[in-house]
Amino acid sequence: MSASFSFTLEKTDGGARLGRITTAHGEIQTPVFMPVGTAATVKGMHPESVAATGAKIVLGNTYHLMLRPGADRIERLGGLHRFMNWPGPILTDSGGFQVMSLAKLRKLTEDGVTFQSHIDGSRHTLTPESSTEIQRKLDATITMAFDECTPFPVDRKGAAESMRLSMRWAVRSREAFVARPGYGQFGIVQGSVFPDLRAESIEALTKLDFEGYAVGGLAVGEGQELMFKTLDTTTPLMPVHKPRYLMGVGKPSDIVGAVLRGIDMFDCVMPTRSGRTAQAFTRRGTVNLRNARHMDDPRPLDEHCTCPACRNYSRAYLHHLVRAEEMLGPMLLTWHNIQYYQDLTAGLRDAIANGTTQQFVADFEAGQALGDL
Ligand code: PRF
Ligand code: ZN
Repeated sequence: MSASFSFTLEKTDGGARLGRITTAHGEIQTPVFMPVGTAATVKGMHPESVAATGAKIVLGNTYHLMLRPGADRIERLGGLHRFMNWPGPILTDSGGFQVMSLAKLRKLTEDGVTFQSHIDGSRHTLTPESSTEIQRKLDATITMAFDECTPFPVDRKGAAESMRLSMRWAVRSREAFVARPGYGQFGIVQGSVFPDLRAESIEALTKLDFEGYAVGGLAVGEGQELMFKTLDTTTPLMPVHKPRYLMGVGKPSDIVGAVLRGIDMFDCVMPTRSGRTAQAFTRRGTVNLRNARHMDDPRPLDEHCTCPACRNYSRAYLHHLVRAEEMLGPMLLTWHNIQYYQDLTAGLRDAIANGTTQQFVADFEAGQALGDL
């Protein structure tokens, strides 16, 4: 019998929260960063390596997996955990956000969204019911409600209409969700940058008693200042004893700032995507390994990092791999970036536990400001 899905708030330090999520596939300490495994793989990394960085949960995408290889096939093959050899928790996004950013000829109605695949042009529909059913077939530990990510900028009226559609979809998503021990479903707060719309959205969602709540519709071009300002008026209204997930965020400084504002969970393609374009995150800001200044540099990428790229290789070698377009280059840099994000969130957890969050943030900012030397 798997344990039931639960969230324990263990400690707070100012607005920052230390927590633990218990699931059918294992425990997750929060704040947590979830590497993105869109197509049933964290691009360029073995699952064993992802786990070696300290990552406990990865993200998968309904949109990509329904198109290729198909949800029924993954179900027949024993679910996404077995298919991708990731026995730990998996959160799947519900698909609407990816349809709007990737698919062709999209049509949004009250029922859902119809679209053409970006892979072969085939026609598909996603609704709250079908998205929830697909996520069940994938065997997602955490299922996301089907929503519309309101584009930015948007006027009040447009934001209200979009948010209310997402709230009607949240009701249908909740009704379609098949509860199982150790599995959960998260609702997604929308309302763009309007505090009263965010409040209305939280009120609608909390009535449905989800196992967790995400903040959607941010990191869509509004900028860090307005994102933080929106969080300042949003997280205080969210349930205290449920996990809070800021979707698609972000840069290291976004994560630190959002943790200070009471967010527990994050996902972003930044560490994996940047790794593939030779950009590395370090304690002294970002470093581009393609730059000629690394050509003769025998030092590690980040002397404080324990990943293989930093333990076993020089900047000169990483630069060489990038210039020669060798696949080990993106692989090592992806590993490093995932390690950096895991170390950042582990550092935040330790700081919250010790009541030293302010000092941690000051040190983080000083390191980033110093720049790569
Ligand atoms: N909704 C969903 N997925 C998302 C978002 C959203 O608003 C965002 C916004 N940053 C990223 N991913 N379902
Ligand atoms: Zn490293």
